Amino acid sequence: MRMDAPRRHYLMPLVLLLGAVATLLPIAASVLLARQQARAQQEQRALFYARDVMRRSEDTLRQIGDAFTLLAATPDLPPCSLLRRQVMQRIDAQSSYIQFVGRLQGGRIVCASYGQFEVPLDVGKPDLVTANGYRVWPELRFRFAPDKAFIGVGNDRFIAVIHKSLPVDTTVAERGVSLAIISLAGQRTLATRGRFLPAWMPGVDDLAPGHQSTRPIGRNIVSQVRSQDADLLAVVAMNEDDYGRELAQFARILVPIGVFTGLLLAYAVRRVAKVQMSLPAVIRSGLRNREFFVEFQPVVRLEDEAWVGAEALIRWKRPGGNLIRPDLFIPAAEETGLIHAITLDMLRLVAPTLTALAARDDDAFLSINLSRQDLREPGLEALLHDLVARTGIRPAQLHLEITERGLSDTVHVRSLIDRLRATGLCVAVDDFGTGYSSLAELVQFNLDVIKIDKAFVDTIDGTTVTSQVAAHIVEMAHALSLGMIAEGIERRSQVEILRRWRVPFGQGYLFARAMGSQAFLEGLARQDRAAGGRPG
Ligand code: G
Ligand code: G
Ligand code: MN
Repeated sequence: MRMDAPRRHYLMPLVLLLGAVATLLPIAASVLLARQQARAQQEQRALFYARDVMRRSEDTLRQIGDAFTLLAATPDLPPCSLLRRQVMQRIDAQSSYIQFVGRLQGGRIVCASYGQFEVPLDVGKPDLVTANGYRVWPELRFRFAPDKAFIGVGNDRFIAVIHKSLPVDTTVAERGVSLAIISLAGQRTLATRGRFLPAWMPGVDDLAPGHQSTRPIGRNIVSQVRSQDADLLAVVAMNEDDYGRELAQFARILVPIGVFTGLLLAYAVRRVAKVQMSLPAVIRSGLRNREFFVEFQPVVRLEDEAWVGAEALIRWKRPGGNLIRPDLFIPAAEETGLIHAITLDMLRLVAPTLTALAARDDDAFLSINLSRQDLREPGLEALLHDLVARTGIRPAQLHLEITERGLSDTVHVRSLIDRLRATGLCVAVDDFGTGYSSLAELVQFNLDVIKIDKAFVDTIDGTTVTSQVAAHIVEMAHALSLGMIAEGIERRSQVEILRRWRVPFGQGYLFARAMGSQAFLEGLARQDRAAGGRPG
């Protein structure tokens, strides 16, 4: 059963959106914060690695400088003297970075710690010369280790050879890290690990000696550390791509959470809106738009099952075609003070049927339901008299059903009932047995009829205690000379018992369901014809 007001159709998508946003915003903020922290951490690590590369390189240079000083202190003739070779052996063994040192002569290494070379190792011209006069061969290869690359650093007489990978052999915890040691003199890399992009190569004057910088370049965090003394620069680049993947993973979890929470919120708001505020508004608009109509459920004389009248039952059809049940909107209307507006509409709706009944020559009646609030309306009596006058019906043909609850306002209601009956209207107590009043309490009101509630009628063909109560009610009603209509009759067996108890009238699906005015009036007419005309 739906009763959303058309004006509120924009509300639910809005609530859904707000819910999703309200849920996602803090999560997204924390993700961003986490990202920022991760990035700061990455910058720190990049700088740490760059410093380590620089430390290794400077240590290497220091060892080379020490080696050259030591070698220069030994007499130079001959180039491969035993003393010279002993010094070389000590240097090779003691320095952690230098593979070996050698004596240079005309672009060739003629002697190393292990002796004079029969065929000297050709190193050719140095690729670059540093500011402090070192010659540098960044890409040396030797016959005895053809698949290994070395770096050679020399002065005019000696050369120190190191493994090319050694300066960048830093321990790195993550993947996607590139390391390089660069000679600023020649603007070229001496050693690299991982790929190295030209964009990471700093300009000559980018960094002052001893300074460092860390910043994003492209999709990488790039840290550069410049040596204080040597014209060396360490570069470390860490890939940022992991962030994107991380975020996409987050999104796969977060977006459904956001949507789900949004939906939940929208559902909750919808429920609250429906129950708390929209129903009265929708009832009002329903009344304005004449969405209510009335149906008639025939009341039969149990003796021959002839229709003797009908109960008018309000119905509500929403523009979409949804029928809303009265047991849903009547209590809501009673709670919100709208019931009288519905009753007024009801009186308008039954008028044509009353007029039609007035044109007949029998006593067929129409009963309408009144709520407790209707009984307090000062204009009620005038309204009813006006209805009788306008439709030409005899007052006895208009029955008023008042529920037990409606009778609670004792003094006022008793006098109201008396006045209504004095004008000839017939008053019935509805749903009898479901309220708190006993039949004994009921006698203080001068009533015409009691309508025995379906709850009792349901039990009368059984053997429960309630069936005894029903029998008792009927007995008492007889004693008080009250009329009776048994409600909700669905089985033959009930009819037989009710007849035996001399309950005169009944109402229920067994005989007829509620129907339109025309069907009801035609049913009465058909009954007239079957009876072969009435004796007047
Ligand atoms: O057949 P139905 O489902 O309509 O009945 C549901 C309830 O609504 C019954 O208790 C009936 O008395 C009540 N009802 C039906 N029409 C009206 C009406 O016009 N006014 C009031 N107050 N109650 C009504
Ligand atoms: O006003 P009152 O509460 O008496 O309204 C009668 C209610 O009982 C209406 O909702 C009507 O549709 C319903 N009703 C009438 N006859 C039967 C019946 O035989 N069986 C059931 N289940 N409901 C019935
Ligand atoms: Mn009723």
